[in-house]
Amino acid sequence: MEKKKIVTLMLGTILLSGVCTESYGQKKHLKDAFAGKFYIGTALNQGQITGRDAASIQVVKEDFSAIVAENCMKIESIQPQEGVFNFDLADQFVEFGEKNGLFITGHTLMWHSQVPAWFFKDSQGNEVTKEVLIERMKKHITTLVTRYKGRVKGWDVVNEAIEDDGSYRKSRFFNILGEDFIKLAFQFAHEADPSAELYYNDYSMANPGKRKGVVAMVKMLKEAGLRIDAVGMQCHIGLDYPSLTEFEASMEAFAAAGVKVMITEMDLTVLPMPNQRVGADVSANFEYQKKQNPYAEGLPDSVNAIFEKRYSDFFGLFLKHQDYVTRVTVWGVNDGMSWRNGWPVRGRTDYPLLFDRANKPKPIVNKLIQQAANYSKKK
Ligand code: 9MR
Repeated sequence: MEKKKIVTLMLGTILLSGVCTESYGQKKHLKDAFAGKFYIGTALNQGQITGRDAASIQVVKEDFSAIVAENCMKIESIQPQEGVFNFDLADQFVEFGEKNGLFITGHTLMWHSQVPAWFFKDSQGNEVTKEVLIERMKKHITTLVTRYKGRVKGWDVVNEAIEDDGSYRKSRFFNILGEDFIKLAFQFAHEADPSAELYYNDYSMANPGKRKGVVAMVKMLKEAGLRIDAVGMQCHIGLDYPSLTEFEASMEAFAAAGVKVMITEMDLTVLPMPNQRVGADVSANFEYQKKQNPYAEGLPDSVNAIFEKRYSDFFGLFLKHQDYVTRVTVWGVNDGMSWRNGWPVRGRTDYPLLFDRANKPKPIVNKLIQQAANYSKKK
């Protein structure tokens, strides 16, 4: 009798522990944790769009609810020569998003970088007139936005047009057209797809000067009666910059200007920055030195702890302001594919994203999932 009881008890315990392991062991996913709060997105590169990188595609499907084109919708990719449009990758990108029920963002209609030289030159090789540049902008924006009308839900219309001190960047677009270039870009995009959301996107947004400039630009667009739905804060951050307080102040200032806020290109470098003032300026480039690549063999626990705290602190802000934060997007799926490994120093090993080089979720993923759950409970 006694023996029977013990056996039953043991069996029960084994069964129960089996059930528990199952439910506790079940993989939880970011997109479920943040559902109802904001989209959680990632940038897609060529390997993912073409289906070559099956392992990271699986992560996209399981963990993310939004995608953005890392490179395939930039001017040089879409219209490398005047009138020669190349939509191959962009088409596949949009199809992938639709097939998997993801919120699709197009990046980017007007950017001073990655623009082929023809855009600013006439047939004699001289600088184009205002009229010609406007016509080219209109054709480029209209062709691209019309092609994905109703399918791409939001566009980064203008990218990085404001300097850290709040003045306009003296890009070729600006030098020829002044701030009209920004107004026209938003106007053409809206005319091509009146239902699409339209965004302004930039880096170093915690900077008070840039904050002021962006707020003034949003007001300028609104006063001109143009549509702008959100400001995208790229969020290319480091272990000790920017300050959370300044970042939050910018979030608040943009929301107060009457737009939503999106975190559009988040990554967190663990490597030393030769110069923090470069923000995310793609043209910055510093010579490789071994001491600037300290974690080629792996990330020490002590640094990982700071990495986790920073991610968690920033997500704390996003959760706190979820009433106006509509999307948080990381700039790539796994560490191996991040632009950070090559910028602003080539050939380094960085660990800026949420999934490791083998597409395994880092411990921070579960912590963020838990953080989202706790936040709901508190509210
Ligand atoms: O991650 C992108 C990298 O693969 C490209 O070589 C680079 C130039 O097109 O652009 C990178 O993405 C940038 C984004 O388009 C705009 N903000 C800064 C990003 C990082 O440089």
